[in-house]
Amino acid sequence: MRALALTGGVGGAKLCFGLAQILEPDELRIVVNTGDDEEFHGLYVCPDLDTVMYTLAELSNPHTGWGIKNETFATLSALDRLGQETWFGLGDQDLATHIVRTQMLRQGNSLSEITEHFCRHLGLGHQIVPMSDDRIRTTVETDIGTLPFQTYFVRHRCEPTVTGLRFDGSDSSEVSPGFSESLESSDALIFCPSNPYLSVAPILSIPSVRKRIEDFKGPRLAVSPIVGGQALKGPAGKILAELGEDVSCIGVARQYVGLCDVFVIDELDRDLADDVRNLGMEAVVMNTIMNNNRDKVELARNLLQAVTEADVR
Ligand code: FO1
Repeated sequence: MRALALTGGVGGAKLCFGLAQILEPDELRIVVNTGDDEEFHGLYVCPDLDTVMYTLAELSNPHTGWGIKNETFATLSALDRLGQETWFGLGDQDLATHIVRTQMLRQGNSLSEITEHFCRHLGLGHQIVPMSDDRIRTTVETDIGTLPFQTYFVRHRCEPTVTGLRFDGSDSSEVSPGFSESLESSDALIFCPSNPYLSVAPILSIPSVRKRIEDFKGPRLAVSPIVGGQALKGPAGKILAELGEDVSCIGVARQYVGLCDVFVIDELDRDLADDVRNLGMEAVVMNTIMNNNRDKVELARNLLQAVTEADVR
């Protein structure tokens, strides 16, 4: 089986870790949201790509899910001393990634080539690819104005009320070569338990992607990041409410109508399985909460089983 996983940051990265323990490198390709990318101190930072890379390499900070474990912040303190804004917590080790990425971009390498370079040096066999090599910027429309994504997410701690989202640059963007190739050649597509508005919508905003997923030839499965009416991490619940959706796995499932055949909900939401089916998707119930590596592998195994059993297309 060749699976294509679409993911954002922390939650999706956990599932990708599980999938990578089961599937061989040529059986899994991970496509990552780059709408969160931003430049800080002249350096090009790709938070979701790095979160997925660090998680698969078992380098990630277990407390935050992003950044590197046992990190220090001496450079950030020095930047503060020089009067720079330091609300975005770039660690000393993490900075090395952004320095090399920025240098390689300036030398004319694409984000796909740079990510491949990082994966090789981190000893990762599985392919992690950006959704696009073009710049697409998630911009959040809020009650205090229009904010670049990281300004909304980190600087304002997701507190402003969201009224809309834009993915600037997407109209003239193209899917990355790795993404395009795997939309053709994969046997199954998995939407990881990522925020449908902040992580998945940017991927779907790239011209042709939505249509190619609608026409995808194999089973398409999505995992709800909302369990028991709450987001497992981050502002998904808050944004669903602010955009007038149900704060439940059903509110998430509605975003996947036409794009997904099997919608996976947690045991806690078992009672909502029929509501999922009423949206025209198969509902599968399993434990989706990943507290440790065993949970990640267990969820990946159960999802792959569900993919194998899916009899919908
Ligand atoms: N998230 C925070 O909440 N605060 C931070 O200071 C922060 C720094 C940071 C540095 C590098 C990196 O790769 C990610 C970082 N994140 C931080 C996470 C990031 O803002 C979000 O996880 C994603 O963009 C949302 O998926």
